[in-house]
Amino acid sequence: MCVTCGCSDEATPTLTHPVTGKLEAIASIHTPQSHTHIQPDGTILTHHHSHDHSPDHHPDQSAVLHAQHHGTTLTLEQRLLSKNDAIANQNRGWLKGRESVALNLVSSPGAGKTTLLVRTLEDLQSDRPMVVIEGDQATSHDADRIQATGCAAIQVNTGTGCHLDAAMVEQGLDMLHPPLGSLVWIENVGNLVCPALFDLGETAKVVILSVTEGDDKPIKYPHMFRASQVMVLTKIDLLPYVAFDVDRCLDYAYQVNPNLTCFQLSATTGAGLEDWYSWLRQLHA
Ligand SMILES: Nc1nc2c(ncn2[C@@H]2O[C@H](COP(=O)(O)OP(=O)(O)OP(=O)(O)O)[C@@H](O)[C@H]2O)c(=O)[nH]1
Ligand SMILES: [Zn+2]
Ligand SMILES: [Zn+2]
Ligand SMILES: [Zn+2]
Repeated sequence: MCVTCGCSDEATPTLTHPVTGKLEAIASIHTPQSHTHIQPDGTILTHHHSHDHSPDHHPDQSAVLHAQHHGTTLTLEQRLLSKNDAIANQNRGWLKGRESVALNLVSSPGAGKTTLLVRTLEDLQSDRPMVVIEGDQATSHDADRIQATGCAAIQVNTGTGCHLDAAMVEQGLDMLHPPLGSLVWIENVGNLVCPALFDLGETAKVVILSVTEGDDKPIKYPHMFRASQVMVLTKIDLLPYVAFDVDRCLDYAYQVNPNLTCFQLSATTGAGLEDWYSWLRQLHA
């Protein structure tokens, strides 16, 4: 499976416990159904996985894309994605039962996901319960930044993997136990390609694009902008210093996805945050 990006069985994703800081090996959809891990402290952990679903006879477009992107076979990708979708649907039901919503933040590395999240948590945490699942290949830097706001967060490290999957989020939710009526934030691994294909059970994908990346990104990476319900154009405080045409960027974005809801803001200066906050406040399960 995902041989090119390394999302293979050897990727061994881990999860850092929010309170103890202890590292735990976790399952991903890439892991076989019943699987044994040896933890850093020598403990042997065997966990179950939900049953596999056989692939459709008609390959869905995301399986084709994922296989093309990674140069892998379609059958494997179909099986992988249908297994992911089944767990994602479980997550969605689980969240609904808890009257909670989840947002999946996606972007290229360094676009400003964590900065916007920290600022949003500081300003809105008193409105409703919020928890965060942080995804990065390595380090718990981002979860540390989130926890500094007083918000509960867990860090998933995907190792060589380039995206979160639904099984990782399932375990993150299990560990965080978000209270009734929560807003669950999922910060995906910085990558404008593969996270587009993986449903995590979120209410919406929010793609963050910063003005330092170029105004043509929506048509260069159309799958991500098509898979998202919301686009946040961030770092607008830097517009005077870069060649970035906001109108052209929005044109491209609407070409790819006419239904996108777009915000323009700076997490640093706070410009434009009120519209973003209004949208967040009306989000309900
Ligand atoms: N000027 C400016 N800088 C920003 C803004 N938002 C984020 N940054 C800077 O952009 C850099 C990357 O920000 P992060 O929030 O770590 O980006 P990220 O998307 O979480 O990065 P990864 O998790 O590594 O993908 C940092 O140096 C931030 O200070 C903004 O609105 N304006
Ligand atoms: Zn990949
Ligand atoms: Zn993968
Ligand atoms: Zn981050």
